[in-house]
Amino acid sequence: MTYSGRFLFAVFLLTFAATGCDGTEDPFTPTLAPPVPITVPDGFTAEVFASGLDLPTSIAFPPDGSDRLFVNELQSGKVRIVQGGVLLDEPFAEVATNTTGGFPVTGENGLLGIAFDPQYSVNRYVYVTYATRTDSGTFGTVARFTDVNNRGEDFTVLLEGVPSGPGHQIESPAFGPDGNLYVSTGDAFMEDEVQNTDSFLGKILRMNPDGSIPGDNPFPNSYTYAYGFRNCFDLVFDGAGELFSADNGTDRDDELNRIVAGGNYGWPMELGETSAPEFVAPLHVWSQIVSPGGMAFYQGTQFPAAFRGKLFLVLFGDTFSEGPSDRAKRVQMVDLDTTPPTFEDFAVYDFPGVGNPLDVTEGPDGSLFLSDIFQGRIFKISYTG
Ligand SMILES: [Ca+2]
Ligand SMILES: [Ca+2]
Repeated sequence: MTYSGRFLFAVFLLTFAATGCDGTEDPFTPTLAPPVPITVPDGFTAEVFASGLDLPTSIAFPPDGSDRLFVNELQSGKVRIVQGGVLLDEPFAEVATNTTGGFPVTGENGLLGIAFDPQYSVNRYVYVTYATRTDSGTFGTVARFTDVNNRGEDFTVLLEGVPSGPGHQIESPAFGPDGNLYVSTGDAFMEDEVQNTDSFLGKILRMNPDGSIPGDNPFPNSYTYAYGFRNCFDLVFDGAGELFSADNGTDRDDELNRIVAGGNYGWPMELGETSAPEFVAPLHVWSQIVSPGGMAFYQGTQFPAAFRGKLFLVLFGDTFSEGPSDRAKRVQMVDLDTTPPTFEDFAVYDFPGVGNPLDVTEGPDGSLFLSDIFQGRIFKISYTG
């Protein structure tokens, strides 16, 4: 998630309680603006699943099959739960972010990522990544809670002190098939640190679930798994155990990358296409910015066969821009089995309205769920035939 090239759009603090709107379909907060319509393929429906969230970022269901969607709120630092379609009043947990004032007016910091332990059904561990403002700077943390009846207890810090700027901070965690925890970090606008494998910046980090450095990491005594990134928001493993992420470029050259151990992805020396042998070339480059955000491989069976195993990728688009975007404000379906990968629209925002999709995840019923940070809503996309 990066918006540094797009701050020009953030000239005012968006208020959610739009006046003069009526006919809202929103049962929770009737003063909200109507949802931005979403166009989906024939046979699919897109509906509002939850509303009234405060700058929702990452979303995820625990791997126990329960109908509980965990939703991070960026600046409140609250992890919320939508259980059986109802947003619970009591948050699961709350972390200190010390950020207020709206996004991205005061920066991108706050509660970003969430992941569940592969053994969640046994140990109930929930992991979060967040960036906290302090008097001496902004720092990223990886922490763990234990889920006790929808309340996060036994708060445990696993990694802290990840340097951050007003953005490009610590982003998202994901567990690999090796049982290790991977975490993406932005460059914190300190580009000179990115090629240093001993620095936390511009990396994909790999750690044991307890926060220690695995003995088989590619660089001795370093969390670095791969490096040379500007700001990767999400991390996702496919069914074969390969890791993918999308890097956010400046005002150009967003990248989709396959992540390999020890790989150098070029930033800040190169961005976008590269033929340099020392750098890993992207799978795909968007020459114009799309701001790639959340990612999920569809592993369910609700959708028809043509949709299964595909990567669903959110293209966030310009912050606060109103009206259609011909290349973002949508979820695309990516076929990584073709060379080069092929992209197809799946869910496209159909304006008027203000909104930006951010994260996507699959639910236990095989529907896809989509967070919208500015609408404060979660959308549910289902195949109904
Ligand atoms: Ca690159
Ligand atoms: Ca995600």
